[in-house]
Amino acid sequence: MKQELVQRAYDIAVERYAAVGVNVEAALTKLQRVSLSLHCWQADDVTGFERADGTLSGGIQATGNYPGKARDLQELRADILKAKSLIPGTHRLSLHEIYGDFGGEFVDRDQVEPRHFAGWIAWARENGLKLDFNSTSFSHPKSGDLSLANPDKAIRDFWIEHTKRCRLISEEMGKAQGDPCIMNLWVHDGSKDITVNRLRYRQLLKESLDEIFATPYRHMKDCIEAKLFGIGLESYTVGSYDFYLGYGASHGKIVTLDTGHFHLTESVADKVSSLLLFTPEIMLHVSRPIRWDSDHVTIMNDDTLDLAKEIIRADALDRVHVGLDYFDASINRVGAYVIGSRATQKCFLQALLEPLDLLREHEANGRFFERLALLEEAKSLPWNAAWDMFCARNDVPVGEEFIVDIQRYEREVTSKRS
Ligand code: RNT
Ligand code: ZN
Repeated sequence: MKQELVQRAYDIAVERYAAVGVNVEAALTKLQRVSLSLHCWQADDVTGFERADGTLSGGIQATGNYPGKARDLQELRADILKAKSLIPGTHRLSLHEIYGDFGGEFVDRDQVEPRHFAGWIAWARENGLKLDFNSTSFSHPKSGDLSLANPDKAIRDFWIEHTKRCRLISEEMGKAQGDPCIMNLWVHDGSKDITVNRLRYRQLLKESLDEIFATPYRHMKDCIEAKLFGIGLESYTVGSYDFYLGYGASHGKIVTLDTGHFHLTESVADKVSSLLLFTPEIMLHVSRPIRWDSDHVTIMNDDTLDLAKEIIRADALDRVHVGLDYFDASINRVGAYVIGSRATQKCFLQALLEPLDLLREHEANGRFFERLALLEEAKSLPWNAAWDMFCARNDVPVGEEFIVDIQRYEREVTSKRS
């Protein structure tokens, strides 16, 4: 895109926004500080490097068989760097335990150590990325239907040990990067059919968490992710939202809001202002559920816009970590990263450009027609000119121009993978 065209549109947008009391430059400065935590698992359909024949279990599923998925650590890193080069701003990378650098050896989950991530830490530093982390309870012979909530003490202890080790790894990552590593804990524990001992498993999960969190750390932060149901685990989820909200509020832990983990008509955006009052921070897994927790590529839809707006309206950017979580195996996977990341950023930009002062004034004065009218008009203010400028300033393709970059990468790299 011609820089001159971007500039002209931007200048007009700045003037237009000034008329409703919005400073576009200030919005772009804030957007620059919104770091997304890119989920490493979009590149290979949540396979990881633990086993050659890794199949996905634990109530989640990546559908599609688009060619060219990353087959090893090198390919995964290359794909992530490619995606990163097309996303404006400075971002983070979220690793799952099964993406360790195991050097061809089998390292069981209760044996994993910080050294298995030393290579990642060095690579992340070289590439200006900070790391976040996730323990991995799924895709393992001991996963079953119950991990941290398993009545069998031996299995429970195995997963407790795993999760403790993951916290230590996170601590090392945080220390090395001089910025806290955010560690997400999600376990799939649940049941396909009617469960008559719901309290018992929740009690066990609570006890396991208490044991896991017993060691305090300074360079990592814990998040606990709730869910509505998993595939094959439809009737009961031990780690429901009520469970983790209660745990998070009473233990000062961050609750992860995955936008695919609620009833489809439930507003995730509306949870922000309540969570902020009772838990230290918020972790997001921005996704797109279609009929169920389908983990479709995030797009700029009302759900994501509402979520971003609630965060900005609560002036909570500093207390919210924006992670992505989707895995679509049916389209170009690198392209999927770029679409979802840019869509999330576009939502935050629109949120930052809301004429909030004026809207709040209308609201305070009971002028509800004026509030609604301005909200409607704000939807078509020229935010896209600010977005184009943001991309240009960050040296990434403007608008649809990134499509050819993805096509070229596919031609030259991913299509050659068998
Ligand atoms: C599953 C959760 C969880 C996973 C990742 C791979 O429903 O959303 O966050 O998607 O850990
Ligand atoms: Zn998630």
